[in-house]
Amino acid sequence: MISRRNLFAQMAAGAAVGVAGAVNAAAVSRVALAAIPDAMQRDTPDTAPPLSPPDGRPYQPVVTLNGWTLPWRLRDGVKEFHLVAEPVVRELAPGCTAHLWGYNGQSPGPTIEVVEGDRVRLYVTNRLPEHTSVHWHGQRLPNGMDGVSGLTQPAIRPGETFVYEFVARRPGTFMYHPHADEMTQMAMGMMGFWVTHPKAHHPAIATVQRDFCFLLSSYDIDPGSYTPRISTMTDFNLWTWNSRVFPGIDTLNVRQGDRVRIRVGNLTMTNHPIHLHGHEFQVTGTDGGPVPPAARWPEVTTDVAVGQMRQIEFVADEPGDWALHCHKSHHTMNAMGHAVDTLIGVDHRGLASRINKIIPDYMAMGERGMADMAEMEMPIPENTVPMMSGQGPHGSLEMGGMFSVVKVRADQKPGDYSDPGWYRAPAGSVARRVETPGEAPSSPMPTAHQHPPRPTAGASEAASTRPASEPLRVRKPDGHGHHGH
Ligand SMILES: [Cu+2]
Repeated sequence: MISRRNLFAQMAAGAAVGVAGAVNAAAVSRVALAAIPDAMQRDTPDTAPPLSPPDGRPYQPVVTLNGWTLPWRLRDGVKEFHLVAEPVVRELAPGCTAHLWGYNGQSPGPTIEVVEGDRVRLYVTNRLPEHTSVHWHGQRLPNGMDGVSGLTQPAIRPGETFVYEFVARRPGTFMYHPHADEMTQMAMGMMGFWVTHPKAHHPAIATVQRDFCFLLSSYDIDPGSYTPRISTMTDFNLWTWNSRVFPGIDTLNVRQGDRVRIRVGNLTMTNHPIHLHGHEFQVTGTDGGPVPPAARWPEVTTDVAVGQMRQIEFVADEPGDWALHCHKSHHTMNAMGHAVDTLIGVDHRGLASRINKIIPDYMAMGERGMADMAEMEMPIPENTVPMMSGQGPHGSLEMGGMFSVVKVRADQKPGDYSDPGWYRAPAGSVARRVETPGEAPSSPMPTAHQHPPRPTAGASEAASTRPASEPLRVRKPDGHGHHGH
């Protein structure tokens, strides 16, 4: 393939003195540098505000959860982007950073947004220690632009810059990722989102008020270390959305009544049933494009298989803080050990602390379940996150990993994506503890006579009128002296 870079490299090599072999793109002439747009960098994992298109055809931009959209340069009617594949430091959640590979300072790379029919030119500079390529997953394009190293192009060697060019032919939800040493490179976090907006009204593409996107990725990073194990095939311990784990994943903040679209792409090695609380949604688009309206049905969970993309849509008409999460419960956990015995029912009081003196990272699962661990905030190694963390307005959420919250508010301003804080439920609309009359004597709560009488029925009325001092007789299955006759 004769690329522009090769052309420039040859020019530069001809001009240089004593330079032999491959020429680093960064070292080529000023002419070459001027021809390539600046590579924008981002150094924070915060969710960037939507990037309204400064030129070209207008569209409603997406919001990339804990990510950003790559600005372009419009040159002779072509949208030019510059991706730099490079090692990055990504904060997975406060207190936990990972040494990943990504693009332009982050993993995942920036989202690329274009309009159906746009001519797109993408420069890709390789600053990794090994070769790479970029495959534009799902796109219609000339075969030589498909980014499969060895098959459709030579791999991009370290220091080289390649250019891809094609027309974004169909609207939809896409991804990009390497097709070179891909198990390593995706295990290291190399991926990004791509959205092609329709150029005009499309009968199967609704206008929405909020449009979110994120990629599913997974990592195997031992607590206390920073670099993923690249040979892991199934036993990952960090399940992420855009290389973030809850409570590090931003919430999806919407205005009540908004039509909301959420686009999800899966580049992990297993499927993820994505579940939304409080609303029914429809899958309005897949890898292949918009789903015809007659082929849609309502649901509350949709499975996103490996290599797939799904876009779901719903009208956010119920105010509140609604969980949005993968329904595989171990995917809503953070760095957990897998070879852990179940100790429910085993009394190991004092044992863990004694073992910890010898084996500092030993963790014993609770004898009553694992919720204790989330609540007692037991000491954890450096650079990791507790398995179950995140505090809500009512206590520990006992969640990590692939979990976030859709916050629906009547007073969220159009176009305002800021976090409105926790939902304030109307009085009387929150699940509450009921008083158990039989426990009244030992309870510090007010006694029954301080409450106004309330209607009860049947057996419970009899129970509530029994004097509190009278002991209840309980017949145990193997008890002595309480035989029925
Ligand atoms: Cu999952």
